[in-house]
Amino acid sequence: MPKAAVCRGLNEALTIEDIELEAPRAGEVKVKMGASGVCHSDLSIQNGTLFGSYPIVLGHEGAGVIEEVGEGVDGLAVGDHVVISWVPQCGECFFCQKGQGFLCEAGGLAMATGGLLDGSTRFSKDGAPIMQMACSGTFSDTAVIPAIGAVKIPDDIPLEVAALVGCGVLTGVGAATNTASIQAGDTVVVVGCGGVGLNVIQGALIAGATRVIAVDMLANKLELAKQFGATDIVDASAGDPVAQVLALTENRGADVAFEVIGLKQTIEQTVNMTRRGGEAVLVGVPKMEVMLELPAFFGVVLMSKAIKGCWYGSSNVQEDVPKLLGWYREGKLKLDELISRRIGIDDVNDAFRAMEAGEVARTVINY
Ligand code: PAD
Ligand code: ZN
Repeated sequence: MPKAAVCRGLNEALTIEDIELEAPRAGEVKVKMGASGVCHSDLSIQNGTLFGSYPIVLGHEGAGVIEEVGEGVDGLAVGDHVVISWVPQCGECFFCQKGQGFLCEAGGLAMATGGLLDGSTRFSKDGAPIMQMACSGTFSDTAVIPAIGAVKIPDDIPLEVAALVGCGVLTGVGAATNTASIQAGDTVVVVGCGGVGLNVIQGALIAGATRVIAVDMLANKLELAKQFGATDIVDASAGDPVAQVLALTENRGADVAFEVIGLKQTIEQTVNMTRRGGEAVLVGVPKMEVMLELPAFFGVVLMSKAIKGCWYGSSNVQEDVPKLLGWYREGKLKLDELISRRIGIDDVNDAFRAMEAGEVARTVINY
């Protein structure tokens, strides 16, 4: 019987419960979770920024070991170590065929229902279904997920590091290396230096940026940003961050600017920090009702700016997970350093509090 953190309603604290888990159906696998990161998107389902069907097992940044394999699953076996992809990628739909697995139709549909690919969930309690966030539910010590949402990894990669790859690293590094078109020598701005933003910084350096300006409101986050390679820092609490970035860039703005928070104000600031002919990449997830206000002519058309959304770091997980782990082994990507705190599942509510207070890059739940 799995032990899981369940969100039973909007703005309700997660409850730690023993729940039931059905065996994997055809095309599914059961994963004994090794670790799960706590991402801002988990909190966003609890507080209604993102749509959620309650009750739900949150958690979408996980890695573990396959314990059982359903019928018709190829290429995965009991004992395999896997990273969980919160966008299962079928490889066959219109988007997967175009090399845009992060937009997979099967994965997208499942996300909207809060269930697995057929819309139903394998978690329940006393006969009542409990949904699973983004085909995952990594705040449970065991989960059944679609086999196409499991990416096999080498056994010697620590599972807590692999877990972080499943969301924050794929998203952040991918935003810089896949979504954006950073050129060697570029100046990049990263607005928001949390678990995802720190990975954008790392990705921007790998993509060839020579100057990375980190923007945050908290001194500890700006310090972390430096440790992850930022060359300049801007304290947004100390005055208009747009003016500060312009002052650092001969009044031009950055070649590429990333927003990694999800607020109307910071999204607009990020576009205004982008130079003429540059690119603004929006990663942070805003509340669904947020509308942007930008000067359409002077701010976008005349400035020839590109504004690009970024979902899951534009990742094709079967290719990108091994690539990122390779960079980790080569020492090009810092992953251990992302972990600020290690906790058991019982302390997950405190991990949400610590994230909101800006105390951590990432908290990792170890099972
Ligand atoms: P986090 O809470 O760890 O980091 C957010 C950071 O923003 C913190 O360091 C804050 O101090 C900083 N911040 C907050 N307000 C301001 C402000 N006004 N000015 C400057 N800095 C500020 O979150 P995270 O890194 O886990 O996630 C960041 C966002 O990315 C969040 O919206 C999450 O839902 C989203 C996300 N998007 C995807 C995707 O596919 N697009 C994937 C994963 C996460
Ligand atoms: Zn996430």
